Amino acid sequence: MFDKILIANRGEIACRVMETARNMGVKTVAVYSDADAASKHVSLADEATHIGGSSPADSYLQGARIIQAALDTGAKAIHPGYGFLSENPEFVDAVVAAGLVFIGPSADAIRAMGLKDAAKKLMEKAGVPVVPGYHGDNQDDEHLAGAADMIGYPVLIKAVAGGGGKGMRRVDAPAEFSDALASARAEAKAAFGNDDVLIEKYILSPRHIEMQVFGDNHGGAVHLFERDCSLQRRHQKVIEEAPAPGMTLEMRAAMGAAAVQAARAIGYSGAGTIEFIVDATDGLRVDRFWFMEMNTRLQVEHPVTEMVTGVDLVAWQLRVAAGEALPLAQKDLHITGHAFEARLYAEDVAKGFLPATGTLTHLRFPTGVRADSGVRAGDEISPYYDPMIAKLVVHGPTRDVALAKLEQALAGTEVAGSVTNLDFLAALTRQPDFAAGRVDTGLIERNIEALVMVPELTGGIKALAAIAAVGLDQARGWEVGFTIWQPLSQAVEITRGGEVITLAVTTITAGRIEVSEGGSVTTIERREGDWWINGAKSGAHMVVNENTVTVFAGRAWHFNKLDPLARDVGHSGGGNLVEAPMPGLLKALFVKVGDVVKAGDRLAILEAMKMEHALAAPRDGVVAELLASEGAQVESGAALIRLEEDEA
Ligand code: MV4
Repeated sequence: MFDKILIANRGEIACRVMETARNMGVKTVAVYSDADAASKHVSLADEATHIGGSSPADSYLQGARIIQAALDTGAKAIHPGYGFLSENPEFVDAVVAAGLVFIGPSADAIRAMGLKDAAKKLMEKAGVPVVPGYHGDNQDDEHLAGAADMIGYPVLIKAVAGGGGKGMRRVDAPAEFSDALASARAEAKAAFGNDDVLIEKYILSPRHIEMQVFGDNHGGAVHLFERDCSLQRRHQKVIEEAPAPGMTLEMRAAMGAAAVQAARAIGYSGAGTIEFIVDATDGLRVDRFWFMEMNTRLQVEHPVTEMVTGVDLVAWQLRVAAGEALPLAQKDLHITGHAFEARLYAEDVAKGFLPATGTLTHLRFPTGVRADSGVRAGDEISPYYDPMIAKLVVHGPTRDVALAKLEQALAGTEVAGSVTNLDFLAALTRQPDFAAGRVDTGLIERNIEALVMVPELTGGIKALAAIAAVGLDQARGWEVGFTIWQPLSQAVEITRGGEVITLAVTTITAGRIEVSEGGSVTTIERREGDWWINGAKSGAHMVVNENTVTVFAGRAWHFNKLDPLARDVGHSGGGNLVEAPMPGLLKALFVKVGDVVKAGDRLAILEAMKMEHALAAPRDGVVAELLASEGAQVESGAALIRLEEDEA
């Protein structure tokens, strides 16, 4: 075994590899970019080498620097993780040329699977089923149109160099073929510098079922069963599971045999995945699965396989790379129970799943879940890398039990400091088709409206947020029963999505507070560490961080505090003008031309530095002009609102 390895990656996968290496007595070297200097993967490693700037092109894609770091630190092998250089054959060649071991397949094996048409030809020759279609060299438009006619519509045009759905076009009728071909070619050319395509029979509502394979350097090859990755959104996997719902022993045997044949055909060594597309319109049938592509790396979703097989796939990678034979034979591999993985992302579901950034002021995972994460509370989700926060992995004796555990794991996961897709994931676990195991790649898109629906904000949640915003959640009097010295009633302003919520918080007795908004009153009580809302125990709790309040109550409700001091910032405009005190987003404008305002009235909200600032009227007056509109990005000092000249 190696005494020291370098991990050419970051985030959760770097941490995952280091954990196993440590268990095996193997020392680890981290590499890191500027942005990652204080990251979890650096702190977990025995040694760490800085390799460049924050952008991946300046660091994690700098093969020569990474190899030099391995040589300098005396690491004997390089684990590439996934992404970055993991499937780059030139990098593998350079690693080997430097006298180091690449923990993964040979450069030739990666090359053999790099182009779709060549891979399909190779697989066809090896007896692996491939989707009916044309993957030949003749790229004439007419010839391809003829091939499409032979295959029968609908067909799918795919870029041979493609991935992630790029350069892919579904064509339903011959009349649409030539336009679709032109646009697929243009997209492929731009994305991959290669505009060759292949034509396939289009499989309606397919399932994505992949087989985990493993090879060694002694001719050994096994599969570790399947994962179902059909739950995707725009080619991003969302929840994966093993085994696949509805899988039969016969189908598994056929897919497993095909996967092992595929691995053997290229002399595969290490962890790999054979992706199959499955037509499950009439259930899983042995003549309805086809090779799509091979991923020549460890995959993000490998934990579900680990959970059902009990195999540490990273340990196998290290052992195989060190020259050992596969630790187990096919007959010794078995599936126990069922596992799910949900990918927790910092992303704004309401804004079309826009990646989010921010400092994770609070991060907590419940017990009973394996949370593979590359971040800790206090760490930042930066714009440079994938915004994944964690992979939540659960295992249970049956699919139903595992799904219930996943739902609980999601409900118990707490993140503050960034919006996340937690509620979306939780909605998925309750989606009837998914819950019943009726999965296909179109499930999410078909149900997207219901899955992203946000339940209505209740008075109870707002009341808890208000209490936390003024620090009453921390008052010791709740616990010990003496009267808290607070003003009898205080006004609290919090905001949510740019909307201001004004509440009055009134301390009635120790342990009892009334919060009113308009005419409606919510009674909040503190009993033995629990928050009771209008006489009902809520299970909620709150996390406050400088400007934000998060109420966790089955789901996370995020609020911003309206900083009362920020009322002053609008005063700087020298009489007539209300100016932006800092660059930011003009989130809300509360006045229109002609409105009469009093000094201190809130006129607008500026969102800047992750905080909402109220801009107040500098004096009594009348609004003469709005100089910026809601939603505008404004510069520091920009005039936003002009008041009419003072009469006096
Ligand atoms: C297909 C297909 C239907 N028919 N091929 C999408 C990504 C690329 N790797 C292959 N993909 C597909 N290929 C044929 N002949 C439908 C998809 C597809 C898909 C496949 C797996 C998982 C999710 C998907 C979502 C949309 C389309």
